[in-house]
Amino acid sequence: MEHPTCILEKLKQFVVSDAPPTVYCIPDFISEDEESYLLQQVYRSPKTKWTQLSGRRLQNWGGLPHPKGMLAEKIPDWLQTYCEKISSLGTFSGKTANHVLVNEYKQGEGIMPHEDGPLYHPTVTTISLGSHTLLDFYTPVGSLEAGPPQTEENRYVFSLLVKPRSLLILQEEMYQRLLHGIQGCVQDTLTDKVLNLSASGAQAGDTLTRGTRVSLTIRHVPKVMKTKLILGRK
Ligand SMILES: O=C(O)CCC(=O)C(=O)O
Repeated sequence: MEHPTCILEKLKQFVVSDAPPTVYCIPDFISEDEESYLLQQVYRSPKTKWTQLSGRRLQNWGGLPHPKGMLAEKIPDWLQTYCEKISSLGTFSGKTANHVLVNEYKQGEGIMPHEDGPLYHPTVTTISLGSHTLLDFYTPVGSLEAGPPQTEENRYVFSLLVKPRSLLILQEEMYQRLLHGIQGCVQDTLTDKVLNLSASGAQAGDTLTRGTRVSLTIRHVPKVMKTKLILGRK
């Protein structure tokens, strides 16, 4: 399926203009019915599909990205629909997303600051289900001039309020340079370090209680092996 090679003009209204290039926060990308359906599908998946990590559990769909190429696996229809819908916005330079990570964060859980790295096309798109979260951004270690010690606190730059049913798209500097992570906490008190406050209908000082959040991280892995090499015995 052909897709536009750059992000559609109509999405420009969702750029968070105070953030480095480029982040799009698109509210209500899916309906409440779609959210319930997707959650149902996530929790209907076989138990063996879950990998428990410290602070979250995840499902991997599409194959395991690898420097030598991902051995592609069919993505189920309930996720493929969204891979195509998001790709049709021009998010992956004309390619179709072929990898989905489903993360589940219970109240108080999070993910350490990290970068998504070179195995993916440099765009990450995320649909959020069930709860809001705050996604925090950090400068990489070694990027600051001489100064205070490079603790996580000192490298923190800003946050985005990520609402349920929204689509978040990170590209360019937001993908390539900054690290992102989620603090494991139960409540978020919003500050003016949350750059998309007004577009989210929120105010500094608001306190939001987290619930269980499921995120669908939808990406394109350019390097793929189509078939498994079967080395039989002679
Ligand atoms: O849950 C999220 O929104 C972030 C997930 C993430 O950063 C990742 O899976 O690498």
